[in-house]
Amino acid sequence: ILKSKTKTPQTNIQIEDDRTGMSPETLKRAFLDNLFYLQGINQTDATLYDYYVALAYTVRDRLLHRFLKTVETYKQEKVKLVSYFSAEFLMGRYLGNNLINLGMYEQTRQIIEDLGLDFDEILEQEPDPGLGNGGLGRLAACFLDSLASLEIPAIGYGIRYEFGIFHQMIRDGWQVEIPDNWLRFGNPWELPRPDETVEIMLGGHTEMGHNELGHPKAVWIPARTVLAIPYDTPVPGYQTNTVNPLRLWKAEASESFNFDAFNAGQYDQAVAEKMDAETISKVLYPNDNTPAGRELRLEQQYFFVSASLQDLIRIHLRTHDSLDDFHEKVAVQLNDTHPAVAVAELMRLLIDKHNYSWNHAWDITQKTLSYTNHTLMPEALERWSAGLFGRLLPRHLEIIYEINQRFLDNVRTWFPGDDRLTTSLSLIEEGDEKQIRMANLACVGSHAINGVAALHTDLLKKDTLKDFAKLWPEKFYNKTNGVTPRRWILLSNQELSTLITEKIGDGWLKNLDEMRKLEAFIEDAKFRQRWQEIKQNNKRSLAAYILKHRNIQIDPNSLFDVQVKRIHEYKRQHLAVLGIIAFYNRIKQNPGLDIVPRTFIFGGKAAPGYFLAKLVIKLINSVAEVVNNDPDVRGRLKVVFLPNFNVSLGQRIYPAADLSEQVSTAGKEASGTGNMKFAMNGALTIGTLDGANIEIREEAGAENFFLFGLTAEEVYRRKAEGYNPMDYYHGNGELRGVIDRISSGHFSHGNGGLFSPIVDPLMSHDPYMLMADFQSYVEAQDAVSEAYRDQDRWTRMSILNSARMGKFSSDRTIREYCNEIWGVKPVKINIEDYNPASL
Ligand code: NBG
Repeated sequence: ILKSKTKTPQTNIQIEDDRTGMSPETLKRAFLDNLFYLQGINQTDATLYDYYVALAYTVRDRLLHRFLKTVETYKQEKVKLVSYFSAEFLMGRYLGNNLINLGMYEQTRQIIEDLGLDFDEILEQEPDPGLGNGGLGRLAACFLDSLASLEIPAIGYGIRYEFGIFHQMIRDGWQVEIPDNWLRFGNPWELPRPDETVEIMLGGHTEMGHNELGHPKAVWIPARTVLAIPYDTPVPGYQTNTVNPLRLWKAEASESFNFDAFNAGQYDQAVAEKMDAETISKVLYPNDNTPAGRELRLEQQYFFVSASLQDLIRIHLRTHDSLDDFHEKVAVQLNDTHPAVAVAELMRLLIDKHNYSWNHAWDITQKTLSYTNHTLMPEALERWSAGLFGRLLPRHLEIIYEINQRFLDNVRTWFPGDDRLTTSLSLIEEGDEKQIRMANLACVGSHAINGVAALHTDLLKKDTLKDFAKLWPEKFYNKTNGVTPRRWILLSNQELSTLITEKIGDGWLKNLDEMRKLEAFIEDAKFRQRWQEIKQNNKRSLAAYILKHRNIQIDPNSLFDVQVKRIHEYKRQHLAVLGIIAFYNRIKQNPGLDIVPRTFIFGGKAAPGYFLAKLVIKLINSVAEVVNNDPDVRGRLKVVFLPNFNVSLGQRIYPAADLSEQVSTAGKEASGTGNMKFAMNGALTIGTLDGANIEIREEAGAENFFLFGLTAEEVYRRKAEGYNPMDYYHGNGELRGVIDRISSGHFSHGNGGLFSPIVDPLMSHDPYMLMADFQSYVEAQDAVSEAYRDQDRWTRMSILNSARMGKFSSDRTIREYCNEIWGVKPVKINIEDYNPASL
């Protein structure tokens, strides 16, 4: 039952000053009023969390008129809308970022401090909304920030997971997963919009029926339906009036309970359906770069895609007579293949619901959709068994078969007799069990396909999607990833930001290329000294955090050598561990050795079912235990694993890093985005020629980057020639010493076998080529130490890294998508008429 709406507003509601005003008195009154009237709490009883909520509401009030005006303007002006479909949005905490983007961070800090409260402590109260696994979800969040900052009409669509990525604890060196109940105390940022609920069909079968004109058409008789309830979170741009929605769907049952069962006294059955429906948006699958392959996951994907497309169609039909021009008003970006079922769903909606012909529907579908690929790893490409797919989405399976037939018919006429080609392009993989290839579906149904860094796009065209690239070279684009400098420099590294602005003004926050102007100050010794002091301050505050949370004392004067990212074999955290053990062995051989003191900091979650990744965490902690406590080391090497790496922890870590470890096997990391955050904050990179590292090195200058390892080309060639890692074991004494040290049980209380699942593969086939890259890695690390001894030289390199990262602002990435793929333009939001005197 929907609320009935009046046709025209009865009164012209005046927005009160205390909901929009930015003066200190107004803000202070609003903050205390919220505590009392919204939460019903006295100042004397308020906890820090209560204060956080009061402040969040104060800030949200200041977003709302902008938000409503933004949405209203889009409707009035019938603008073209970007809609970003993503199963993950790793937004990070909202409060600090929203204060920054609204330009009220400093005033607010002052007010809170005037009340005798600790502002930073209040910001720390906010749960970090972890609705994503890693880079892919965080990229979506950076993109939303850039879209709003560039005044692009946009909406993010995803799932409102009740449980986000698990909370990671470390017990006895092992990862332990704790559920992330982030909504337990409510969420002040979201606005439920039950009026715009959408119905989602699932299961059942199809029949032949008739449309209104009596023409035969397929009818889907679903086995069940669930409701999708939208929750909107306003996403403000940096110093713009644009506030775009992030619309996340929650699953609910169509009926709150089954009356017949209830009346028969079967209370558990009466609510079973409700529980079942709600399962769909219950939890995020904690897999990064690997498909979950579970039926519930496909349900999640279809659930949010169907809800979002139905929503977009409803929005379009509010201001247009038909869907003929849908693609001129909506650009849908598919963030990886997770939403690729959109191809079939948009076809279904156009044909079955809106009576379009196949060809017309196909034209609209292709022109609406575009697809971003985020991985080259063949095992990470999503495939669904046709059986499972058809049980859940019988109508979509038919549509996919028909798309495939029409597509392959074309291929056969274009390339007669080329069976290899048709087999490779087919949406269906034949075999014991037919599989639907979601990447192929996304490619066929989209007008644009892109990779996320130059090398990645190249390899997609040469390898993973080579036959599509041959067919449609004009469909392929590269869109090198970027990150938002607002969260990743301004908010996380405030002291550095102040220094930068002092030197070059604040234009860099909207145009990161302006950071180049810092190069003019490189000969200024006082500037270099300030730069170094700020890094030192950031290191000191991370050291204090580590002491508090891990009870490990680290030396802020040591070189902070950091690797934070999901734990994966291809990312090679274990290569860094081999490097640490090499340093350790040198000290054991010669305790008097003059070495540059280092602190190795690791952080990252392992997928709960990924045994080897979890063992890597155990290895890091085991090496830490020995190295940190060995008297020969005398504190010159420290190893720390920081539990529960997430966006908030990232904000502490990137500004404090001296060295950024980007050591994936070349050709495996599509782009990386942490690499950009480190470099922007003045860390130097030790890295392979992989993903965006290549472009980072190009921008920073080869002389400001510590390169090592095989190239993607060489990795490929070595494997083709027959790679034997034992050659390296026998040929390299230092490497042998490292491997033997692990196998001897030195780090595992004598249990030599504990780490053999890591060591044995290195000695047999070594799929990620650690053995081949070891020597070159260690040499690069020696070069790092040499450079670090000369602090002045190091500081210059650090400044140049920051100054030259303009390319890696997500603003640049988004501008490219807008111009080349989406065809959208900025739209100014005017809030004067919503804006009383005090604003
Ligand atoms: C990840 C890649 C990263 C890349 C991000 C964002 C997946 C499937 N891919 O290298 O591994 O930076 O996507 O593009 O999570």
